[in-house]
Amino acid sequence: MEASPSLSTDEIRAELVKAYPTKVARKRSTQILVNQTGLETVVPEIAANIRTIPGIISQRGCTYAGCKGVVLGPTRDIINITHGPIGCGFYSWLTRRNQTKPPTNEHDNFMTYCFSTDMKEEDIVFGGVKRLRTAIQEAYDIFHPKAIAVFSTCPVGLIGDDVHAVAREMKEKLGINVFAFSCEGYRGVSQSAGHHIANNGLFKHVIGHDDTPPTGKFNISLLGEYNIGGDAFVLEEMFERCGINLVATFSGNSTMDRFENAHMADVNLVMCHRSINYVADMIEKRFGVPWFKVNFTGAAGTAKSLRKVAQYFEDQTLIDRVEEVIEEEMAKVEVARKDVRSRCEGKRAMLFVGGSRAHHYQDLFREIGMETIAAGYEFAHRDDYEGRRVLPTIKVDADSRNIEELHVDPDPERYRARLSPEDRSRREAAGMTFNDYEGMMPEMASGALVVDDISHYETERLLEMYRPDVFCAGIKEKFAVQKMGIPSKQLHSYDYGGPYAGFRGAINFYREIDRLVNTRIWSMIAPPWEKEKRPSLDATYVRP
Ligand code: CFM
Repeated sequence: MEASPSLSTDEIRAELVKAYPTKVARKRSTQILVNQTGLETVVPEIAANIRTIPGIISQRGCTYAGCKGVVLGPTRDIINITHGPIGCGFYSWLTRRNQTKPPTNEHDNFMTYCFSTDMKEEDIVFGGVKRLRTAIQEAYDIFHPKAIAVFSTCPVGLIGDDVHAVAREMKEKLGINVFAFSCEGYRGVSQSAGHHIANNGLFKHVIGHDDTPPTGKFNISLLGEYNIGGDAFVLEEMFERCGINLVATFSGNSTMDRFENAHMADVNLVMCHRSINYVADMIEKRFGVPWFKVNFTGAAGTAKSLRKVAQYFEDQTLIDRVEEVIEEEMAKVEVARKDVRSRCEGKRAMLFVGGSRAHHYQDLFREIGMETIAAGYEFAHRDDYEGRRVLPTIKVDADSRNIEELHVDPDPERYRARLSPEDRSRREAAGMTFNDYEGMMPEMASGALVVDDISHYETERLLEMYRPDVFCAGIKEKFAVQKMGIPSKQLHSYDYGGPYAGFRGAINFYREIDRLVNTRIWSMIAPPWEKEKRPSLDATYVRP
């Protein structure tokens, strides 16, 4: 099919659901919309965080993936045991490019290992508790770790193994922290449920265990940064140059000790809102640490976020230092940006990624003059699309009710409001906002397409109709997209690239996109039916 620039965005939306049965089309239509900004206060409402329709090929992952893989996965010195059949353990082993850097070889790093209880049919029938107990003991005997975490896969919940009781028992016996997660794959509609379960578990069992005051003058924790492709290394270095002390990161390049001490920071910076906002809220309620949203993706966003940090501390030395760093870095960024922009200006991108990058990466494309014509999350909630102001209006359905909502009160001894009401209002009057995320849609162009939990079929239709210059998604989509002659950039794993965070990362990303959208390789590939005319080989090839 030819590209159809003649179709309006509304028509394209209709086209996307046309082939579905009526009920499916109706449901999918609530998750596909044409963005409208500049309305009085609101963007249109989108349906999100709802079940994927069976039979539809989704990009989503499971609850176990969100808990074990995403939130806890990047921590190097906790032994993460997957309680379940070996498939779940093996296929979750090092599939995400979260890097880590122990200071020396003497420090624990279990990330390269794959721990599983290797449940067999027999355990499904008679219960897997004994096997779990043995596995924890064995892991302890071999490695003597500081902590062991247990992650439940689907069968564990179905047969009812009490993983929490085993964890308590082994914690007592071994004298180290052992905790478990009921993060069975089916427990929520996507990995998003796993984030919430992981947040709850960290808050219940880890955060707040070490009250040592941090040594820095300006102490922050960074929430929702996972060190994919080395992003955290760039940010750590940047903070250090600015004189900002990073108490803990959830959870890129992190350790157990850092988590235990995280609540001692002066302020929490939330990067990926979707995966970690619960921890930010709970730390604030119990310990009095405020949080605000940052975005270290894109040079402009990085500069803006750094300035927010400096503004928060109201310290002239820090403000000056941050300005110096921004100036130095921006000089390098500008050279690369102008060069790349001259070749990328006007090109069009589509971004379909998890729960925050489909938003954050639009900034990088904007910086090199590229337009995001369609974007969507796999599993984010309405607040990530429309902004946190819609939180009170989000209906709690049975699937969300399934996930524990922790009730958190201020700690009687340790609650310490970092900001008095006056401190907060003064900062707000100066333009700072706390506890807020504006969401993706208010920052996208009117007329752009927003698709939640995009299906494979819709992906192919979109590509045929729009012919974007680059399609950003994950490994499951990548090669299907490239077979259609459109370059695809993985925004989960970064392919083999990165880091893309901060100033240095922005330069890497500009160059990578330049390379992808300006290559001539796609026009050089001739399909077999063009080389050789045979009646059995009849097809059309969608070419740029
Ligand atoms: Fe947050 Fe992430 Fe993302 Fe995410 Fe993820 Fe990821 Fe992602 Mo893949 S925590 S929501 S569950 S930014 S693994 S590092 S890239 S889907 S957009």
